[in-house]
Amino acid sequence: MSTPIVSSPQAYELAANERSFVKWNIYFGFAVLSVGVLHGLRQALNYAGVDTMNSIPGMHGYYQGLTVHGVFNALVLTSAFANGFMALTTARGFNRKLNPALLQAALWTLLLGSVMASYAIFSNQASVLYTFYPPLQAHWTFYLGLALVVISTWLTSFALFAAHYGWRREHPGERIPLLAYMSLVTYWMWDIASLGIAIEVVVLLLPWSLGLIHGSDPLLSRTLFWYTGHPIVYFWLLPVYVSWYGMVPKQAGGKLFSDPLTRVAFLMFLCLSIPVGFHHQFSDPGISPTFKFIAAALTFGVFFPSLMTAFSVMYALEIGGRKNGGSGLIGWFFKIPWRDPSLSAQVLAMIGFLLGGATGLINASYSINQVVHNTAFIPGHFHLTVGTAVVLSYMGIAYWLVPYLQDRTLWSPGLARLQGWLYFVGVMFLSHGLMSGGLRGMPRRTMMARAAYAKFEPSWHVPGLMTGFGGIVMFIAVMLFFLIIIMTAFFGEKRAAEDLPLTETIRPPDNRGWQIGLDNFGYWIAITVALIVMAYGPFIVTYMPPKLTSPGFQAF
Ligand code: HAS
Repeated sequence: MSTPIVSSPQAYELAANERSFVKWNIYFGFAVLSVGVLHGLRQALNYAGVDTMNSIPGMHGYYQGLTVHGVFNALVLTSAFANGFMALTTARGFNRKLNPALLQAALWTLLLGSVMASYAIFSNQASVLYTFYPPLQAHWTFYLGLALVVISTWLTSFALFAAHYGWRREHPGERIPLLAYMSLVTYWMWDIASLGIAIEVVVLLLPWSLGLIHGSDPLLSRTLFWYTGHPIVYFWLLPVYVSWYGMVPKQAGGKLFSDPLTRVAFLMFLCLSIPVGFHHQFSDPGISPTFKFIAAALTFGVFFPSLMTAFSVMYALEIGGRKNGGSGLIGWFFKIPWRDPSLSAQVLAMIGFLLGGATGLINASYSINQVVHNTAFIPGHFHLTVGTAVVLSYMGIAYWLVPYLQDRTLWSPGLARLQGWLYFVGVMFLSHGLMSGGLRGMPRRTMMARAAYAKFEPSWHVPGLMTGFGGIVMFIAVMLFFLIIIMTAFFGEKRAAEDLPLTETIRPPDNRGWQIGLDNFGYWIAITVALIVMAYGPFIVTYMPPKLTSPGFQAF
């Protein structure tokens, strides 16, 4: 027996305000990406020794461009996409309207926050990178702007939680539909995770930038930042997992293997994503090795739900490939519907993620981390994860989502297919260049084109060129993506409304026994809090009070 992953299989009709919320978030996210990638191209060219520092009027320096790249792509695009896409999947999962006032407030908060942060960055008062470590100090509008972006995600989450509450009252004893379940867990995880950055910004950085307190505490700030900064990567990833679990199997002609296994994977992300932030601080002084060890061990734990995902998705693809006549150990893989640009982009994103996951393990291993930390290896890793698994999947999703939102067919599926491949080839070159350079000591966050010592290290030459070449190919691919999306939105052929491509599951959820507990978020949130207290409690208790000693610097 197979089951749908939604509350009722009839297509859900989006209310006008919901449609415009989803559209605005998705389109705004992509608009932001267009600015972010321009500065990404400059980063890649920098590694190839090409100095574009003075190429954009009004832009002042290397770190300003790198801040635009990181903040726009990693913080704003991802928040906007998650808000829009998870609102859609929750409404569809429950077959239920979302609170319009909350949606509207979330959208305006996101827009206002993005404008404020952009003002600070483009006026060169916030060249502090997307990690904004003090004692580098930004203008207060930067901190407040980012706080508003986070608040917009909270407001969206309240709309999702309210829908869950309303649905539960009308469906006592029923299992939460899987599509909504995955979306809810994503936002529960993120709401708990984002408390770190909220405290950092509101209690430490914003008052400091306004002159209300006179010093910053770099170690405490970094710790609060990475409390959020690791789980944020799963906030980027999980909306994509909703697509990989909930839609890709259908697009491939297969089915999702198991409903309960999927819920367990998402709950593992809820519990294990947050208490691992210290793995970004292996090299920081002032944190006991014990806590670094706990973070390292839990990081290996949070690797497992992704392995489970790899298994589930591969199985779904295999079913589809075999249905199309594929046989043998890997023959099925070539028979999945590669001609569907939405599917092919997402499968390429998965292949990239296999490498991204492997490099994550390298980073997580304390002793090997010493070799790669602060080298170009790290951006190599994250262009395979957020830059491939996440962003290439966004593009693949857009190839059905934009037609769905506009009731138009995709403009030039052939070009869309090519676009996904082009991006994939580009990002492979870029990441290989960055990682191979990183293993030879090539630094990250450095103006290589002007760093005199870079000229004396011949082993960085070829990796730098590969990085530059990959960046150019990626940039062309993203421009192609924008062309396809714009043409689809305005000139795609009109068609009747269609539903989301929703999969069925082979193993449905059980209505009795241990599985019921999976839907009781209270248990899992309690376990999450307990793990957080174990990982962070002793450090916080022994470290307090904050040492507000360092003055602010605007170095660039
Ligand atoms: Fe990471 C640093 C460890 C995942 C992003 N990471 C970063 C930074 C970013 C980032 C942005 O432990 C830099 C931050 C900064 O600016 O300093 N990361 C990990 C580990 C994982 C991991 C263990 N990272 C991600 C994801 C990201 C992301 C996801 C974004 C979305 N990362 C680290 C560590 C550091 C770090 C250290 C600090 C380094 C330092 O020293 O600064 C794991 O979660 C990865 C698990 C992934 C897998 C892969 C599963 C594969 C799947 C696809 C299946 C394929 C199919 C296709 C089905 C286990 C699900 C079929 C294919 C066929 C071939 C048949």
